[in-house]
Amino acid sequence: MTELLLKYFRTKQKEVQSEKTYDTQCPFCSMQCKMQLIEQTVVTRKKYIAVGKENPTTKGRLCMKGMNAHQHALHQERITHPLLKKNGEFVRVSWEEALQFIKEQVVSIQQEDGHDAVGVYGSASITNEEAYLLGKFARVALKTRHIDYNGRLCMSAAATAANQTFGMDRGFTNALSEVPHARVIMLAGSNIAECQPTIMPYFEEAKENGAYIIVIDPRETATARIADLHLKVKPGTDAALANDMLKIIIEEGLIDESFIKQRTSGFEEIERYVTTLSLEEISGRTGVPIEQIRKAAVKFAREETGMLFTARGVEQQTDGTAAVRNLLNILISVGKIGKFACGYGAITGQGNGQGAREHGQKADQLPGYRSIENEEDRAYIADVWGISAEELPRKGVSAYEMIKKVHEGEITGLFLMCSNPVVSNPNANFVKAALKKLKFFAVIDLFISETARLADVILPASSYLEDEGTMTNVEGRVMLREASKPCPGEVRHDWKIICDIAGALGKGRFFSYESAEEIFNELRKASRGGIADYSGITYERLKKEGGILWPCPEQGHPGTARLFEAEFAHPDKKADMCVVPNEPAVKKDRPTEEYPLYLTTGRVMPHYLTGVQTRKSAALAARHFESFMEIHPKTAATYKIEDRVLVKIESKRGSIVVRSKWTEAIRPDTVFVPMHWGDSQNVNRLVAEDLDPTCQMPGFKVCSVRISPFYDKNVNKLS
Ligand SMILES: Nc1nc2c(c(=O)[nH]1)N[C@H]1C(S)=C(S)[C@@H](COP(=O)(O)OP(=O)(O)OC[C@H]3O[C@@H](n4cnc5c(=O)[nH]c(N)nc54)[C@H](O)[C@@H]3O)O[C@H]1N2
Ligand SMILES: Nc1nc2c(c(=O)[nH]1)N[C@H]1C(S)=C(S)[C@@H](COP(=O)(O)OP(=O)(O)OC[C@H]3O[C@@H](n4cnc5c(=O)[nH]c(N)nc54)[C@H](O)[C@@H]3O)O[C@H]1N2
Ligand code: SF4
Ligand SMILES: [Mo]
Repeated sequence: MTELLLKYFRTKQKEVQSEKTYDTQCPFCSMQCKMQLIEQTVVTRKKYIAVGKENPTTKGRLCMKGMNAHQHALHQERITHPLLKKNGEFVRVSWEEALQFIKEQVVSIQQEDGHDAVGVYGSASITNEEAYLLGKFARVALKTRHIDYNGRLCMSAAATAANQTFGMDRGFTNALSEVPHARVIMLAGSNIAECQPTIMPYFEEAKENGAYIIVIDPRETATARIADLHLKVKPGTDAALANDMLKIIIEEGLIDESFIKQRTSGFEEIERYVTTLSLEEISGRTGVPIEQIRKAAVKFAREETGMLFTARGVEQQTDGTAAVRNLLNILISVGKIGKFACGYGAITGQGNGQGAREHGQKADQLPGYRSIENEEDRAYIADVWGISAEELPRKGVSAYEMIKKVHEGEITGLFLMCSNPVVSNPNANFVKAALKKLKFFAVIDLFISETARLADVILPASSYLEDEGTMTNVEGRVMLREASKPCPGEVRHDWKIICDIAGALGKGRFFSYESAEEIFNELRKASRGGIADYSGITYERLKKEGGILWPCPEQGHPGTARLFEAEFAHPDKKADMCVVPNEPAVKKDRPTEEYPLYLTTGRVMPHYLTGVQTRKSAALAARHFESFMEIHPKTAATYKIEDRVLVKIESKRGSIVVRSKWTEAIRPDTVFVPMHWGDSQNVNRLVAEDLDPTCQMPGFKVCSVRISPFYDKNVNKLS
């Protein structure tokens, strides 16, 4: 017996000795938690454990998604070789055959329909190097004006608001380390407890230090539970709510007069406008009692220090830019910016939601946050790329507008990298119909997603375990993801795939890189002198320092922790305040007799975006294996909907079936459905296509629906 045991332990010891470790960063949210994946071989089985690694932002923390991310990356359904659709079926082909097919298709489409007929749809989940290269690929290899990316559905309202108000957009104006010292914190339309879990200790520490926390959300979320005051706002009315707060702050004489005078413009018009408003009318409109609004306004104004944070609840609206700007009006009118523990944070969503919006993936943008319509910027980038400025296309259109152009037949070929628009775009039935019309559709992904099913060719990309590159996290801190696991099968890195396609199109000389670092060094040059200046950042520094906050214009520069201390980024150095009317320019899809309820959409902790990755992770999928609809029990009684039964939800555009979930945490006039499932549970079949006219953000957070029990699937046909 002892002999056997000894033998067993000896074997165990040996097994542990065959341990391998892989350094990387979590592939999911903007926290970009640094981690190490430990691979242990146990007899013939491999065991994996993910552990957090020390870094300036997340300090070694990981949430459940990070701990289980490897389950999708190592999943057997991962695509490991190129796939070409032949007679309606995907078949394995060589890279040579796939690239040859792509070349023939692109050449024939561009000959027939023009250069702009081929579009590129990118992502904020790829590295800075890849986002930069995709922009260059569209302009230099394809010579098309049509490129945009999924960040349009994510950060565009906050980015536009910051650009308009401050003159530049770095999501956080202060480092996260200042949060624990703020005396008052306002979180508007943000559910950090579920969406950026490892940020929570900063806010918990603030609370321990006595901070007063205000949460604005139609639902009592896990985040709202840490609040001292929860304003349970009616969906889509944040801009009006902010007007009420401004009115109270001004009428009670709580503004910072000298700050307004020296550092801002536009305040007088706001003062004039809000005096004409009635508190009662706004309170009725927003559903928030006047006394609560007053409490929030007075507290925010009176405390010595304070910070404002917004996320998609406020921003994913057809007046998202205006709503954010009006909340910024509050922050500025009380002078809480550019100082210690005073500032703004747009809580970025995707892993590289910050960096991927800076280096040329946007329809109107060139690297370094430069403008494609500015002659100086065009000349500078053309020089870096070795082409003439005349060769650079002009600006294109936003993500959803590209899909519309596909439907109209103006864009007939499309490259899609790292996104799943059939599930993530509004008006999903239309999106699917549009993509089916394409003459040529190439998808670069890890899996055959709902969208990839429609492709003509799928190219297998590498994951966060394999692909090295930089990501810019929630703070605006550039981090080096040192991934080194060998690619499975014939998988290639996204940057390599871009180079290979460019090579097939005869543009290889502009895309001859050996490593991600080489691309980064070109990006540094391209960003030099731009707003998002990375030129002082090197891989070597990132390895040594763990991360650097941009702008960082020189190698000796330490990076920039706090913005706007002495001046804002507009030419007049002032913050631009502007009047935001209660009633938005684009009418929202508000409840009617026929569709009497508000639907709002969002996230749950274990799943990520369209769920292609997290639905493949056994540990995460087990927590929520299907979609659901949160509904107040009173509302459920009205519509005869029991708890945990199937319910049909319909809007003017389509219908879905999900399971009911009673909760008193939601407003009785509102239901909530998460966005992580496709097909018959795809909530975007319901969402309207209307866009914010300033930034082209869809109104994901408000649409009107009707609900009914779903008992007979033959009677209740889905549309
Ligand atoms: N677990 C998880 N984490 C994620 C993601 C994920 O999919 N899953 N995605 C990442 C990405 S890309 C993003 S963009 C972020 C998103 O992060 P968040 O924006 O925090 O997440 P959401 O759930 O979309 O919306 C936040 C809150 O807005 C509220 N809300 C809805 N309508 C309104 C309204 O009209 N006004 C106000 N004030 N609030 C409203 C919702 O009830 C919700 O609680 O999360 C990132 N992190
Ligand atoms: N109703 C509603 N809709 C929404 C939102 C909402 O709140 N409500 N939120 C919006 C927001 S904020 C966002 S950010 C969008 C996101 O929407 P999408 O970008 O469509 O969502 P993802 O699920 O991240 O899609 C990423 C795809 O890329 C693949 N992938 C992952 N990593 C890699 C990689 O390294 N390389 C490549 N090539 N592929 C990879 C995944 O397998 C997956 O298929 O959805 C938006 N849609
Ligand atoms: S999902 Fe976000 S918070 Fe969680 S481990 Fe990943 S990066 Fe960190
Ligand atoms: Mo996002």
